[in-house]
Amino acid sequence: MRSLRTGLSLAALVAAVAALFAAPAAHAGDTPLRDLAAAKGKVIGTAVTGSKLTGTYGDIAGAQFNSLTPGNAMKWGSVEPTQGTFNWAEADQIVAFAQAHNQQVRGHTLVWHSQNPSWLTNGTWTSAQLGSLLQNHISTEVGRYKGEIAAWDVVNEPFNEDGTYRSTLWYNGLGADYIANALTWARAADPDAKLYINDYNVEGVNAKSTALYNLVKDLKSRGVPIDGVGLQAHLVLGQVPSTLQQNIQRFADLGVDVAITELDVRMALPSDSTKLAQQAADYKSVLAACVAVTRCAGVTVWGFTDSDSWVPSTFPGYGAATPYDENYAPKPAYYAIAQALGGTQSTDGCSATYSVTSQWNTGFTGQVTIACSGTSLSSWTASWSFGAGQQITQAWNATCTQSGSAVSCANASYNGSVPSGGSVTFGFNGSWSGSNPLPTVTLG
Ligand code: 9MR
Repeated sequence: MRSLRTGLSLAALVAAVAALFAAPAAHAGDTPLRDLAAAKGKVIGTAVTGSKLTGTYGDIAGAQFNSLTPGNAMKWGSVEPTQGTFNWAEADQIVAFAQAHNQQVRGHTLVWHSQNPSWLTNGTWTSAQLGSLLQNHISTEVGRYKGEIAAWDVVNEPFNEDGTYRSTLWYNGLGADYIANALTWARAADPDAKLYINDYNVEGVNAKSTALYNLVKDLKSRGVPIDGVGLQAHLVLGQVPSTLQQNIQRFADLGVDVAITELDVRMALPSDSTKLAQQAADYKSVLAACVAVTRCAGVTVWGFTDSDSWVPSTFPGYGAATPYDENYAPKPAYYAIAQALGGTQSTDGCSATYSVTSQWNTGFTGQVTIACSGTSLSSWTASWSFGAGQQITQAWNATCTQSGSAVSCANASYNGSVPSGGSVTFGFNGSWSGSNPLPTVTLG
């Protein structure tokens, strides 16, 4: 017993030292997103690729998120490439990783028009055959992971933009009730998994989300098992729908959960500090909308690093859509997520430099430059104490308040974000008499 305990503490020490060197320096001092989310009763998830779950990618996926969604591994084309021949390797691996890291798994996805095996899409099936193929698929896959999946995206992308049903293998072969049947079969295979319908461009109130709303309402009135709706949220920089929270709330009011299931915010490349700041604001408003509605279960990002994102290959010239860059450095969006989840950011790695740029008989102009290296800020406050009765009379590029000798300056709406390797400057005029010593600025 004694030697076991010694062995364990040594192992823990070795692990801690290893983690110290392995963890990206940029968020050494920050509370992991998963702890912030858990404190708010929310899920913060990421889509993952199984083969990448080692090294830094695995460290971040395990440390920062409390939910994983296989990006591709559970799709029909992945799990049954040849009829009757199954390949569960990557899906199993992701589930095992999640269990080892005390994470939920979001199953994605059972019924979709895309990424189906060619034997299925090229086959000729009667409606009855198609129905039993689908029922079998759902029973087999959901049954395999029974008790291990928190939520299933049972049906993916059933609607057109105008709110009519998308013409797919399923709709054309089985009619609209393929949705109700799929949900019913999934419930039978795992009564404990939350069952979702998931779609894109349904984040705001619009024709498509209203069709989804009406479908959910109808399913509920018919007693069909439906627990939630997934709003994918593949967004474009600066275009978070203004009705996002209202839309989440209207689904919640129907009696279903809501999850943001595939969040990313793409921008025209190359990225720059202005775009990254806008992206941080976009991430923050999506997270804030979910935090504001009790029945919003949480937010999953569709890949946490720009090195593992679907965007560049699908939208040439666009990218940088995730919260970490290709080298696993957290971007302003990362800190924005943390802040929306109630975290306070670490200012380690950022400095504030105060200088007097001009001075005359009773007045002076001062400026403060905030610069970050290896870390970034999504908002800031610079504060100091004037030692000789100086008084701020006017400030720009920040909102400054002074009470006695204590000065506190908060970022303007447009310069809260300070990326790693970047800086922002604000200025002010003040009065002085006698002497005008330089104060020490504290960053918060
Ligand atoms: O991230 C997935 C990417 O690797 C695949 O090539 C792509 C194929 O359509 O699917 C991506 O994931 C999609 C998800 O399953 C459903 N919503 C849209 C996602 C982005 O295309």
